Amino acid sequence: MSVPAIRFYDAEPGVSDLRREVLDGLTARPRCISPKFFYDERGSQLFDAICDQPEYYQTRTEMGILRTCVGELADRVGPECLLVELGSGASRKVRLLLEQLRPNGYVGVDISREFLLASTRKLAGDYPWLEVHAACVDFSHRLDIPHCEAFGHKLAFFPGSSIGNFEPGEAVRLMQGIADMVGPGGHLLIGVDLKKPVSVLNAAYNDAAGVTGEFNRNLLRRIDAELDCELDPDSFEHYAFYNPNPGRIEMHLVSPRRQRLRIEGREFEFDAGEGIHTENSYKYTVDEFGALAGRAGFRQEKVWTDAGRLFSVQLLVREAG
Ligand code: AVJ
Repeated sequence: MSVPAIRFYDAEPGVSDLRREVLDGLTARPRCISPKFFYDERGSQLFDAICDQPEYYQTRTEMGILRTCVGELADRVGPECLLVELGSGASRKVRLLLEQLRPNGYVGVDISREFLLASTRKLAGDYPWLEVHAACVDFSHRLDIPHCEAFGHKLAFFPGSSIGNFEPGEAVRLMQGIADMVGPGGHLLIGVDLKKPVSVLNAAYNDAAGVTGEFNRNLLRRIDAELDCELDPDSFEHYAFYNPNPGRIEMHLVSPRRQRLRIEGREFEFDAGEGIHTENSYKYTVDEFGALAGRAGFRQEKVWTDAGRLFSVQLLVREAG
């Protein structure tokens, strides 16, 4: 059997990026490490497992919305676009769009190289009429995606409420980059998790099976594997809660006792109860997100939600000029 051809653009962040950001983040107060480092191969698998947990309503809710909105989406966007998916992961969600949307080209963009290659190759095999590209890029730094110019209409697809990982000001900057990429009249289809009762939010980030805790601790496992370390990932506890004033879930890794880590020849002391901030996941109302998108030059053309208003899928259009 022939291996389907994909075009691959490789700008994978090197181990030096991990080393520098981890050392800087552990020196800073409060201590923090960017959630983008969750996604090594095991981290991407654990995230996929989170999506199947009963408490994690986001993935199945978003997929349900995508199934019902795809017809109208296709009418609004039209055929033969270039579809650029940011954080494509396992490329599960885009499969819900392809048959009806009928884009000419697809670019999967992700920070996790092997995962990206495997899933885009599989996609190319399943959709032989689609020109498939893969770009391993840290799009939180720079959104340089090749092969974009040859296509007409562009639709960026940023599902999963990954936009929630960014501080609101950074989210605006990222969406400005997307606005430049899609050009005037171009579209962004974005999944945005909505504000809702705290009990529902807290349960989603504290699943009973403990997968989210494992995902959180995998950050330390990865650091332990890729950098020169003396640290025990299991000596940190998963702590996640909704903080209503900024309107975000926060995830931390907390040391239950006094301990010292050694990373790349540097020492880091933790007292009992001290920790590392590993993720923010902002939740928005539909109007709050509309204002944010407006600052990036996008207008909300259409917003779809589920009946319970847990999650939204928003079609944004870049205003001309
Ligand atoms: C991929 C950023 C959308 O914030 O819900 C899931 C990541 N972290 N459980 C989220 C995540 C813990 C997820 N995003």
